[in-house]
Amino acid sequence: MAFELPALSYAHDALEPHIDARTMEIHHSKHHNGYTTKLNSAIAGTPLEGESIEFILNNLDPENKAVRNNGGGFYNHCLFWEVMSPDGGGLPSGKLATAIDAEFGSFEDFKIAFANAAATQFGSGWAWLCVHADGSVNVCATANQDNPLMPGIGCGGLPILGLDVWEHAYYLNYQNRRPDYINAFFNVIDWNKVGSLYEKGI
Ligand code: MN3
Repeated sequence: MAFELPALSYAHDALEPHIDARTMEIHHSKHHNGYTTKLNSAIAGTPLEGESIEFILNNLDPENKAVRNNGGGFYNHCLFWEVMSPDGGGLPSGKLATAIDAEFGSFEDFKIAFANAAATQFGSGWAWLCVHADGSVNVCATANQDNPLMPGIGCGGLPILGLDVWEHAYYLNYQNRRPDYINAFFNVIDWNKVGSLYEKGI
């Protein structure tokens, strides 16, 4: 089975004014679709064909740039769409809130750490919140389409929240104002979804 571009669970304009409809349309139907198509081409006829995306990334040969870039791009965007919602914003709850407080001291301190990771990632990349097997969480950033599932890259663990800081994710609406985009992202984070990913990851 080839990988398929997942449908969005909300309309392109559903995240406005925080993320604009045109950006969402291009980002999903062009960029994410491109990673998906190129990933399928890169693994066709190889031992990776038919494996899960998690297996492919966990066992990545970092020299295999086609799988690294397009496998990362496929996985990262799937997570990105999932952790946003027009009903998002607010605060995490339950075990995730406890884990965030344990690591960062407070939600506000987590927000500062995450926003800082996103803002200081030089060039294209992603900021992450990851859960580890012991239930702890941490924040990191990775370049390009790399992600924490790839061996030796980022903070390890399972990504449960990801923010795309490539210019294609925000430039139409925010131009060079990446910090404004990062702040706006907090208004659309679906903490119920992130919380359920946390519970699955421990
Ligand atoms: Mn992107």
